[in-house]
Amino acid sequence: TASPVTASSAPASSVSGLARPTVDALRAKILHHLEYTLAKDAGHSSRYDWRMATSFAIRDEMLKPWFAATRQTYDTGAKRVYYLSMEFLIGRLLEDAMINLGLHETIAAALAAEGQTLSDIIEDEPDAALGNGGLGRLAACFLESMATVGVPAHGYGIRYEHGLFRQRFEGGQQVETPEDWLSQPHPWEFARPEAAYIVGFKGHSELRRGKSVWVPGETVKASAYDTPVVGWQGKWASTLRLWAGLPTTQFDLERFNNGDYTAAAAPEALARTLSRVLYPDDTTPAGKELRLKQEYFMTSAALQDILRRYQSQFSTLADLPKHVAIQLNDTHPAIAGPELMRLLMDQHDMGWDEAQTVARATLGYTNHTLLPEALERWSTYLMGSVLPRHMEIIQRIDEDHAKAHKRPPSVGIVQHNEVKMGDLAFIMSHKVNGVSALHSELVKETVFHDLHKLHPDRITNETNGVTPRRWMRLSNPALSTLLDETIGEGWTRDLDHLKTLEPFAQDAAFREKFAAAKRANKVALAGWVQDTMGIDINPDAMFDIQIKRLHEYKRQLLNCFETIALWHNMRQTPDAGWTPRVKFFGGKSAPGYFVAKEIIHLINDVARTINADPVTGHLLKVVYPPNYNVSMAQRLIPAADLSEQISTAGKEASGTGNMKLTLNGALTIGTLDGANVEIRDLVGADNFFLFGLTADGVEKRRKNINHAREAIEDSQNLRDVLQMIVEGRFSPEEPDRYHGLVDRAWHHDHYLVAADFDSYWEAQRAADALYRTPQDWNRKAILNVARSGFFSSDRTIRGYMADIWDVPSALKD
Ligand code: RUG
Repeated sequence: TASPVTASSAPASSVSGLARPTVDALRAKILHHLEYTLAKDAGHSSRYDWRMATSFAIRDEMLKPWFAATRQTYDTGAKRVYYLSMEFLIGRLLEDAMINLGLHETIAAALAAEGQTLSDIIEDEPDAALGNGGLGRLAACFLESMATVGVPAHGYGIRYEHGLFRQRFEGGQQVETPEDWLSQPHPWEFARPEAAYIVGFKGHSELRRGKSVWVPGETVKASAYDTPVVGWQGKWASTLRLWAGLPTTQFDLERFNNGDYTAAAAPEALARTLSRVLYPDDTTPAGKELRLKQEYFMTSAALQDILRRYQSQFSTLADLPKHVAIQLNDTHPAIAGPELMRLLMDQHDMGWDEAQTVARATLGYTNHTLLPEALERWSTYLMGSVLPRHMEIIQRIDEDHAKAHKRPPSVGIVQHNEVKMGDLAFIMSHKVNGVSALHSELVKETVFHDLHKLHPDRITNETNGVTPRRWMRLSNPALSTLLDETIGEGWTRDLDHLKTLEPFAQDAAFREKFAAAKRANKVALAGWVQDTMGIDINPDAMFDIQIKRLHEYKRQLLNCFETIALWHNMRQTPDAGWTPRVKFFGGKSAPGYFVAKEIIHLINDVARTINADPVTGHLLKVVYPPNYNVSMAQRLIPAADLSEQISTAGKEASGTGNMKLTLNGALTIGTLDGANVEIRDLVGADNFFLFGLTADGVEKRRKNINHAREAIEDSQNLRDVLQMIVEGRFSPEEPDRYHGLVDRAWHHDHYLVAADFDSYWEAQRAADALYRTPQDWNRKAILNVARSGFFSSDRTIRGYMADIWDVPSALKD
């Protein structure tokens, strides 16, 4: 079959050779786009115009590797990977593309020649926040790593008009406003109106000549938008294909002409609803029809597209798993099992058994959580009414499974009038993976205990990773340059090269350079905090950073309590030789998550009180910048000294912020949870501040119903903290504001804040002590960097390729 590369002028360059344009050539390109794409005169162009023209010039450079990778994949019939995810937290793309194409300096010079400053233009780009947190950012790192490692890959998701909400603080409380990244054209995407599929909902399923046929009651069209993602040095590229909802019916002109404007626009409004907003919660099932519809919309469009592409290259659908691997990012696309079977059976005449075998061999499922409330369940009523044909298929899959295995009564996809999407994803996948070593073991022992016994070879582990291009080269140029000078540039492609940095930890001259890079990042962050928040912070204080979604299990409250205790102690003995600290918090709460929002309020109230205290002003500051997002993470992480990874053991599946902070030379204070365990094993127990109960210890401690009260009674520090809060010390205008919170701390401390408090306090004081001997601190920080090579998402992707997808790299080296 002809390769459907979509432009007539596809360049002849091979994937491995990338000719870099000169400054003059890029300058001319930018001016060309300014004039011919944006119809603007350089003399009258705004920053937005310059950014768009620069983006188009860079995008042109992305096309070469993108075309070449696409061609090679078609020409060789290589196996493809499809990553289905409801979230892709991609952030800004301009600088990432420039860095991967090696054009950073060239573009800076080309813009300078036009009197423009590259950093201003980079800052002008809105963050594409099509995700909530770790799960969505992981998907974005994977796309970039697949493009670096050489995997023929597509990511499939939804082109949400409104990504994750913007967060403001009003009187210290979180207020959400809509995010509108698409209010300006998105320069990286290509609309593909020719790639459109009909997706049905509701209706009924009927038998026609012995075959079930679904007659949907509603239909929408999924229309594709493609964004290229280039890997390091532009050797390969992957594609992010996002679906937008469009109506299937033509515009009702007659109604419109009769003045019934609302009715005329109704089908369009309904279809667009599907791609209107990102579901702003990553931990609890929505229980909403719209969410289920969104999941099915994305999954069905992706699977139809995958089968269409497959059939343009190969003839036998039975061979699908030889040429295609589909990865389900969490249970959100778990309807893929029944949907793939439906398409194979109802549209391609495959028999039941074969369709099930083919689907299972093609699909893999990644579990990201053990929290029971985050494992999706849909009522059989909702599933049956929104997706009646799928409900039939699910029931039969469940029956087949029951017949084939002697299962205990606890096993079953459909139970208590609910469809358990985790069990469905497990049963319909050939491999199920957890995202850290500890998490994968806990998955076997807890959520999938019974299924694991029936299928002992199915669960595997792929510890998460992060891309060193964005999370070091782009965000930390000071340290990147030092690494290049010291060990060469090889670390960018192979992060294991960082190992060669290890001997430099003993080298005083290197330690000084390392400390200077960190200090420069801290000075830059301090300037930004001063400019944006008006808070004066000391760059020589320890920068202690907790950045992540607000959730009780992540225990921002523990950090907040410790901050109060520290302040209280500092006030009592201001001259006791305290290590100055700046505590940074960053993160959003789900809009309906009352307890998390109350914690945000408390942190802001505590910040207000502490930051106004003249006694401790030189010792302690609390900074909570609103609207934490990918770009803010890029600013904070390189400046961190201490990384707060303090979740209740057994609750954080992996974490990825913990990896970014380690890579950037922060020491971790953390529990034995998620990937912290592997971080500590690799960097060495001496270079990590461990505290708290283990996952086993947590379970045991919970059995004592008085665990919180006993811990509080044993801790003078914690008692003082709770007393200050309850007296209204941080909320004098409303002294009883936190009575509920304090009451829960005494009586409903599900995440064991009290039980871990003293141990956390001790670990914090150990961190203080070490920070006072900078040589030792820096030596340990360097060892953290040198030993963090394992946490590259390139390594994670290689793991998926070998263990789950059975896909080799398309690159030769
Ligand atoms: O909470 C987990 C993180 O521990 C993990 O690092 C990340 C990527 O694997 O996924 C997060 N997650 C889990 N986000 N949503 C969920 C539950 O659906």
